[in-house]
Amino acid sequence: MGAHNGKIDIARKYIEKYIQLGIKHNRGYSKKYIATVLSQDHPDIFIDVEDARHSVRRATNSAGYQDHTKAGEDLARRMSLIGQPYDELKNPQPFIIPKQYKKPLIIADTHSAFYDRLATELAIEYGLKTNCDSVIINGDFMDFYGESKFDKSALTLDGFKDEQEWGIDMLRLLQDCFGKVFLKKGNHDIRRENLHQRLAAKYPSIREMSDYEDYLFFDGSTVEVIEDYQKIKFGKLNIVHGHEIGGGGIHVAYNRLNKAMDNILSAHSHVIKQESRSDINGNMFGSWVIGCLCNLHPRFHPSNDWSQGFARAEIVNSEGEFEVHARRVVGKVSKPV
Ligand SMILES: [Mn+2]
Repeated sequence: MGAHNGKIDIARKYIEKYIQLGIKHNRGYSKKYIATVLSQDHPDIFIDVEDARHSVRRATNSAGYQDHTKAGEDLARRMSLIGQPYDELKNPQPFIIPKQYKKPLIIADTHSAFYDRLATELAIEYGLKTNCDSVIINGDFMDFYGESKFDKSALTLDGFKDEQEWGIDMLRLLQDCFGKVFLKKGNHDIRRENLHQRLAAKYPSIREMSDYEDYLFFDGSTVEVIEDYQKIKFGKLNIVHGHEIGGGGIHVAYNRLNKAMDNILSAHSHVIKQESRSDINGNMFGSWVIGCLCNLHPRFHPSNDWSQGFARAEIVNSEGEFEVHARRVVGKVSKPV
C-alpha cells in the first residue's frame, strides 16, 4: 500500500457515494464531476482535477464497476457514473393564460424597426373596438436585425438603442390600451440572447446580461414574458410563434395542424392561412396562421408573399372552447379573413 493505492481507495469511496446518490435520485455523475469534488475536498492528496480524474478512472476500471450489465442494479450502477444530459430549458411547461383573460387581441411579427404603422394601428383599433381584455404578442415583437448573421449597413447597427425605445414605447401603449400584455419570444426576439451567449463563450467577463423583462422594462409594467420554446394555452387553443414546431411551406396552416394534432394558432410565416380537419370521432380542430404587422417589403426581403393580419380569440364556455376572429389588412382598413 503506497500513496498511490491511498488515492485509489479514497476515489473508490467517492465513486460509491455518487453511485448510491445516482440510484436514489435517478441521475448520473460524470468522472470529471467526481474528480472535481475529490480534488476540492482533498487538495493535500490530489495535485489537481486531472490527478483526481486519473484515480477515478483507475478505480472505475477495476472489478465492481466494469461488470457486464445483466439487468437491475448493475445497470443502475453503471448509469450513475454517466454524466447528466445538458438541460437548458428553464421552464418547459406550457404557459397558461389565466382564466380572467377571455378576449385577447393576438398580434405578431411586428419586427420592431420594420413594423408597419398603419397595420399596427388597425390591430390596436380593432382590439379596442371589440373590447379585448388583453393582448398576446405571439413572437417576433422585436427584430434585432443588427444581430442577424446577414450583412447589414452601419445604419441598422446604429439603431440598437432606438429599437429598445421602440419596444418599451409600444409595450407601454399596448398595456395602456388593453391592461395586460403577454409577450412571447419568437426566433427574432432571442437573437439578442443568442449573440450574447456566443460572445460570452469567448469573453467570460460579459456573462451577465439583462433578461427580456429588464431590457423592455417600463414603470408600472406588468408584461409577462413567455419563452420562445414555451407554448401558450388559451382554453383549448394552443398558441405558438411557429418556429418551435416547424411545418411551414405553402400549406402552412395544414402542416402545423398536422404537427400539432390539436387546435393551433401561429404566426412566424407572415402569411394568412386557415385550415380545419375532423378526426375519426368527429372532433374538429382548427389551424390559424395570422399574418404579420411588419413592412411587407423590407430591405432584407423585398419580394415575398407576405400578408398583414391579426386576430382576436374569445373563450365561449367553461370547457375552454373558443372562437378565433382573424382579420386581414386590405388597403387602409382591416377585414375579416
Ligand atoms: Mn419568426
